Amino acid sequence: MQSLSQFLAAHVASSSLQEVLLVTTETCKEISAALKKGSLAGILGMAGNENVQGEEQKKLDVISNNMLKNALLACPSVRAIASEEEDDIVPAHTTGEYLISFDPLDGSSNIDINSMVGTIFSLYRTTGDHPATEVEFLRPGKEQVAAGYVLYGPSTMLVFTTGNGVNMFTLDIDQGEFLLTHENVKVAAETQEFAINMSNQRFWSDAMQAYVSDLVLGKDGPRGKNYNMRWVAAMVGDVHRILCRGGIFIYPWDKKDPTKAGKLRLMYEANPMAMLIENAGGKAFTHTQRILDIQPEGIHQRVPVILGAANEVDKCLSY
Ligand code: FBP
Ligand code: AFP
Repeated sequence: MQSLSQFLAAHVASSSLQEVLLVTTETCKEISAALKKGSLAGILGMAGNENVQGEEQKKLDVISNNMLKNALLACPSVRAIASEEEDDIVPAHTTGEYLISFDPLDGSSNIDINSMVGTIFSLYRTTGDHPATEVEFLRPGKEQVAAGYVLYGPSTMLVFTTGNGVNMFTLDIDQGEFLLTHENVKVAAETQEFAINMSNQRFWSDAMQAYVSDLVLGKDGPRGKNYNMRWVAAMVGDVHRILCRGGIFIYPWDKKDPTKAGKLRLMYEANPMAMLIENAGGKAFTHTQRILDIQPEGIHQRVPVILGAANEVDKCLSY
């Protein structure tokens, strides 16, 4: 099986991009090792801080963030980083070619129950020779040059795209290497599986309520087929399931939120997952537009997300 470094040497022309991807994924191996120790390492539970979005940070959120931050700031190809756990962007090297945004540990409510979590990353190329500013990060997702995640589940998997299909690698813990295990994965256009947090149903738009009600009606309703539901409480787990066996994932805006943006972050969650899903033949939209076309207004901006099986996303949008 091809190792990640062999794959990158064969498929990624830029040695700087190879370097950033290798530094990111090497650090994810260390995060994976820390997660495997769990309670034994004394790193579970709360850190006692809040991030910029007012969410309480777990110790592992902070530890993973610091690991990625330190490794990426030391990497000469990195111009600057933006993290879900940092208030502002952090400049690295004025000649670095890449801007990287990341969610160091997505699904952190799953940490204490020993369930799936992941690291999500998104890369943009930059030019010139100057310190990075936040404005440089505010580019539509269609300009990403690479995006992916590392899923910490029963096995640790790396899934990424450089705009030419989606490939999956599994961490061989004996060799300490990511090995290519799933090539050019595709999301089927049709599905009978959906993922949405149903406890928010009463807060959704009338259209979203009507769409999900019709899914739940199954064969007895207008869709004429039965649907199953899954919810991992970590977008990285839900998207991984969709890449492996299809489905639609929705985190819509709801009436609790006056900005009508929903919960998910554009730069750390929606954009990288949209690039992966589109590269696997699926679709990724808010209720009004393609996610990858959104012009970001801030690095911590939130957006509604509807992604996965192309025909099911179209159907949802038709409501
Ligand atoms: P499998 O081992 O066949 O996947 O079944 C698991 C299970 O029996 C329970 O562990 C779980 O609670 C339930 O199925 C989930 O079923 P559903 O498909 O209705 O969500
Ligand atoms: P955390 O990393 O703060 O746990 O958030 C994860 C997440 O943003 C996303 O990965 C999940 O899909 C979503 O939250 C789950 O949210 P619910 O609390 O609505 O289940």
